Order: sequence, then structure tokens, then C-alpha cells
Amino acid sequence: MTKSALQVARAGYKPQMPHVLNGNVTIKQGADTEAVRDKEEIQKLFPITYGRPIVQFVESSVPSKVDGPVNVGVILSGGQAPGGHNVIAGIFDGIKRLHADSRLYGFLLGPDGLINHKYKELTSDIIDEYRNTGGFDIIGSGRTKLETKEQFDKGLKILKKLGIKALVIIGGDDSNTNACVLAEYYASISAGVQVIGCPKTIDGDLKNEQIETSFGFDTACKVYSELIGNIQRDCNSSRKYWHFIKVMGRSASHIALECALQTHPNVCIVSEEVAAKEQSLNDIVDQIAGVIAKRAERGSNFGTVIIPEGLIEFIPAIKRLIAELNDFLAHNQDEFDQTPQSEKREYVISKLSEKNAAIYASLPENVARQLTLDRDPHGNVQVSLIETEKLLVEMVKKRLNAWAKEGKYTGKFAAITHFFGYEGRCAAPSNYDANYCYSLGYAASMLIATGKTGYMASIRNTTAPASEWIAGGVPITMMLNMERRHGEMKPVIQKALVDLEGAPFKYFESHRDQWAIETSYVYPGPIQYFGPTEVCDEPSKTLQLEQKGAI
Ligand code: FBP
Repeated sequence: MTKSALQVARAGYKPQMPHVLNGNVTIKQGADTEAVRDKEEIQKLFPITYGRPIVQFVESSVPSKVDGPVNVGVILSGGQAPGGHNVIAGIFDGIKRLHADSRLYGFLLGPDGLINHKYKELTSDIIDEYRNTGGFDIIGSGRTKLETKEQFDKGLKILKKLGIKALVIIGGDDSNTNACVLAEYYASISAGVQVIGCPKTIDGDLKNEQIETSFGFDTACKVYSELIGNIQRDCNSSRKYWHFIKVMGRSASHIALECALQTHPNVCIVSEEVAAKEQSLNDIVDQIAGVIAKRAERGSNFGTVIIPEGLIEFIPAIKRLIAELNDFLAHNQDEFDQTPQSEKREYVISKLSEKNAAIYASLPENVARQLTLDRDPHGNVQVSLIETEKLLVEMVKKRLNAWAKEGKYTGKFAAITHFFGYEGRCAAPSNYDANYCYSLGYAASMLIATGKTGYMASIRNTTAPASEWIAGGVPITMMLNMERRHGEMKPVIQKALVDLEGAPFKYFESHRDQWAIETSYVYPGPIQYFGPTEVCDEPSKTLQLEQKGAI
């Protein structure tokens, strides 16, 4: 395989780890824990793994004791995120340190590989090929939901056949929820297989006090911010286009907010604020058009608008509509599928409550259709398929035309739309993600060595130099609550949305009026892998604000 010069040089990068993981470790146990909400229901559903303590690795004078090789299976689940290969490398190096004959098996294309017994052994030559690279191609990923006893039993057969002692599931909130269910099930039948989760998702919404961030967020935001910065420099040069840039993030707006903190766009919509202020689509259009009109008065008929991918679901009226659609489709999917395409819109309108039917009817044809497309296996609307950026351009254009007729707007409006998502999900991990992921993988192997199951690997204090990071594990039951999915209440990891009282949003809020009117763009440039630490190792602005209160 031909490699770029950067790939060759980057292969030699040695990820940094918390100092403690370089030597022998033992665990320090904290107090017992509780679920974030719905404690009784969660405890009933997870009688064995519920309430276990948070653990932290501390130095030990004796090596961790393992009775023979520690064979481990690994699954990459859900959307790609930069650094996945380093998690696997960390697990590999960790279990090899525990016992030289330990083996690592990768299940292919996500949970399907476990269920259908498709796997490959990850030997040192394969691992070395993938160190510090982006992507999940070492074993591939998939979105199959691991949830039935039949799947768990089928999986157990291959785990037993390969002598696998523990399974590491690298995934987002839904996949780690499944990891927890699987851990409980295997413990309940004394299967002798531990299950450990690792927090992955560029969306940044799998975080809490113990899990500071999900891996991939840092790199993906840096890639999008580079592109947004380049666009800003372009529009500041030609001064004739408004760029509407949608950025990924299925639900929460962490990516949009981080990109705004890095680039200072003229507008950034934060879905959580839209929900809190109960804004309608019209309010959002007014807000954007207002900034465009004000800049036009200053002769600036150009600018940037960042739109979070999940926006549509946060507009309260549309959220209520989607909730009803989800329930309706969960129970009537066959009838809906059999309805001829040309009659689908009327069919849906006839089945919805009066209020939601009116909203559905008011949506442009393509957006209405996109809202009824297949849910992903976790029951989520596939928001990345909804072209909100185009919808907003159309609506803003109409609003500006109306204002022009009333003499309230005299500018010129020419818009270009972009959607940045896939551009960043497989980028070569930044130093932050390369180190964070390798440490997560290594911590996962130490959790296995200490007999834990139903835990997520955790690395904290990550705005400090890597050697000072804190490694340990968090019981996944601690992150669960009950939510409605596919029309039923299910235990799921609570998604971390943007906190409107948190330092990252507050910083944005206090600067956005100035960024709107003035041209205060920042051009972050590409991720740097070699060079001074302030250029190469800077953690995300979100983390810096959350942990240090300043950037
Ligand atoms: P995960 O939550 O699985 O990490 O996926 C994140 C994400 O990149 C979202 O931002 C996006 O909405 C979704 O995946 C797109 O998924 P797909 O590529 O499967 O359409």
C-alpha cells in the first residue's frame, strides 16, 4: 500500500499515556454509585452490575496478576471517529504487557461480526500498520444494535471458542448502553466474559463528570474548523457570498459550538438554545436574516452561518411532530411502506394529530419526506439526511426579499451551502486524540486485568500534559436513565447536550453579537502533528473552557 510522507512519519509517533499506566497498577475504589435518573428501574434491570464504584488506577509495586493469556475481542460500533485504531493499539499493547501470549480478535463490521462469527486476529504486524491512523478500517464498523438474548448467545459461542475473556465495545451512547446490557446478561449466566466500553463519537455528547469527552471530537472539530476558517478567508476576500455550513452532530450542538469558538463565525445556531427559548423555524430565520441585514448596512454582503445537524429535532414544534411520527412509524411501518409514494404525504397527514398534521403539511416536500425515512437501528431519525442548510437558505432568502420590498433591506444575498461531517470522521487523530485513545485502550486492558465488567474506560484531567492524566473506569449503570425509544421505555445512557449555563456556551454568548456584525474571523489552519506543543497539543476550546474557565 502506498503511504503519504505524513503517514510514514506519523506511524512512528509514540502516544503519550498517563504516567501511572506506564508501570504496575492496582485500583483505588470510590464509593458506590447510582444511576443519573430512574434509579429504581435501572437497578431492577441491572441487578448485578448496578451501583458499582468508580475506580482509579494507582501505582503498585507488584505487577498485575493474570492467570495465563488474556484473550480479548474488540468491536467498533457506530460512526467512525478519529483515534479508533489507537484504542485498539492500546488494548493490544496492554494485554501483551499482561501476558505475552494474549491475543486480540477484532469482530468485523461492528456488532454483526460478533453475532455472525466474522472476525480476524489482530497481530502485531496488523496493529503496527494502523497506529496513529484515522478511520475504522482495521476491522470496519457497523450500526447493528446488540440487544436480543439470541444475539448475545450466538456471540458467546464464538467468544468461548476463541477463549476470549473480555469484549471491548468501542461506541457512542447507544453502543455503550448495549455493552452494559450485555455485561449484565453475561454476568447473570456466569458466562465468564467481561464487557468493557470505550467512549467514542465525534458528536461529543457522551460525556459526564468522569468521561470528559468522547474520542474523535477533538480531531473532527479541528478539521471542520480548518475548513470553516478557509471559507471565511475566502468570503472575506471576494465579499459576495454567505456560506451556510451545517456540521455533524446528530443531536447535541457541541461540534457547532466548538467550531464557533475556534473560528468566530457571524452566526452559529445552538439547538439547545432554540429548544430552551422555544424558538420556531421562523424565529431562527429572523435571527439569521437580521444579522445579514445589519451586515449589509455596513456594506458587508458576506458571512458565515454554522448550523448544527440536529437542529430540526430541537425546534419544539418539530420535535413534537417527530415524537409522534416515531411512535406512529414504530407501529405502522408496514402500512406506511405499502402506501404509494405519491400518497405518503397525505397518508401521514391523515394519521397525525391535528396540530402535528398542520406542521407536517407546512414543511417543504423534501424535508417532510426526509422526516419519514427509515430510522437507524437505534430508532433515531437520520438527521444527516435532512438538508436544513438548504431549507434555511430558502427561508432566509424569502424573508430578505420581503424586507427589501418594505425598504428594510438593501443588500445582496447570494448563498452557498456546505455540509461537513464525513470530511472529519476519519482524519488522522490529533495528538490529543492519538494520546487519549491509546490511553483509553490501555485503561480498558487494565480494567479487564482487574476483573471489571460493565465499566467504561475513563481518562480524566486531559487539559494537563498527558503524563498527568488520570486513568480508571466508570460503571456504565451510573450513566443510565429511562427514555422512550421505538415507542417503548428503555434504559439508555443520558446524552450530554450543550449546557446553556456552561462556560463554553457562556463564552460564545458573550461574544456572538460582536462576531455577528464585525468580521472577527479566526483561521485555525490544519491540524499539526509535529512542532511546538502550543500548536500541536491544544485540547478543544470546549474542554479548556469547561476545565479552566478560559481560552
Ligand atoms: P456515532 O454517534 O455513532 O458516533 O455517529 C455520529 C455521526 O457521525 C453523527 O454525527 C451523524 O449524524 C451520524 O453519525 C451519521 O451516521 P451515518 O454515517 O451512519 O449515516
